Amino acid sequence: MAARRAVAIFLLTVASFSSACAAESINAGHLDASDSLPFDIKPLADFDTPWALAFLPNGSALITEKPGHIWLVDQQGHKQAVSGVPDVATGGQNGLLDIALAPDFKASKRVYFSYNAPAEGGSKVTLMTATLADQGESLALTDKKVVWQQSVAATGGQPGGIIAFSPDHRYLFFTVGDRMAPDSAQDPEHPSGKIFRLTLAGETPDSNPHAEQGGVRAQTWSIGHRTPYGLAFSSNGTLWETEMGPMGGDELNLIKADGNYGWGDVSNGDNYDGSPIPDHATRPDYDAPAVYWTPVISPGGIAVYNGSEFPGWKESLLISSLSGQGLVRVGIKHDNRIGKIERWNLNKRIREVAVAPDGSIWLLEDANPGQLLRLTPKAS
Ligand SMILES: [Ca+2]
Repeated sequence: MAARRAVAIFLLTVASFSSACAAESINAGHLDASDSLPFDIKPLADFDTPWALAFLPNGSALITEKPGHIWLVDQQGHKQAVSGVPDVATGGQNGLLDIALAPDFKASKRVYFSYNAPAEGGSKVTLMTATLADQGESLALTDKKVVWQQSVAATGGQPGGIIAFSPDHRYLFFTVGDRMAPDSAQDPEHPSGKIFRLTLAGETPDSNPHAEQGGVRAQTWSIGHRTPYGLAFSSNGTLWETEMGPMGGDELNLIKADGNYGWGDVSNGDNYDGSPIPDHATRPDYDAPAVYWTPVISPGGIAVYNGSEFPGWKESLLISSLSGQGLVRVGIKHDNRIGKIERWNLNKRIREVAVAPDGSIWLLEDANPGQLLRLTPKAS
């Protein structure tokens, strides 16, 4: 018995030692941005404050503009308007947000998109699905259905609104920011500062961590999020998320079921008025970021690279950077440990990054006009 207990204690020690190692966050904020770019950049088209991009199987892309427009753009940059976008509450960070194809898009022609819906008392972050109907001369969103909506309106920005489908195509994950109310992120009843896990129809899966509790708790996958603007699955099924910190403390998080990522109790940044916020290290019960950035880069979207054009970047996380004005690559090792981190200066606020079916990388600039850029390996 004594021997068995000793083994058990040894295993516990090993387990806690490895989790302590895993919790050690890397600060990439002091990494210099390089002006030496490994890619050529071709501007394809201009948009009004473009926000998100989703590729169709044929290599054309749907692009949202924050003021409430959707366009289809082809590889040559030709644009076609998509009608039927619902009324959007715009202002500050709020507006028309993310867009994604349904996993069965080829058959169903369904798309998902998110936006701030006008509501008494502000706006509600809303996830909608619709059919992308080709009406000959024009494209339209038809048969629209609300999949999820905040049950309370808020006036604040920081909406989040990012959509990701599980690799088995059975679930959708949807981020909602704290709407600039930090306490909401730790309130399990409040529909802000969370990542939700739903069926593709918006129902609560029985396998959610608190499915039996009903309401917001049942829909919740993880809590304690501030400004979650990036969400993507690696091909091994790992879910990665980026969020902006306050003054310092931007985060790349590995998202686990029932995780608590600490906002608004802890952050590796401080408040904008300079008053301190306790660091992640003060609360080991919360899930610390894998990587953080102090000073900040303002991460936008994440794309997992598995294209053919940049063969050295397999499984890398590409992260767009707004205040950092460029693109970040975070190498991921097979055991999800962080590998090489690189950062390139593009002198533009980059909102979105996506990988095209041909392996090129497409970026959206956060500006009006904001450019759509296509990146291919630098011609030698
Ligand atoms: Ca955090």
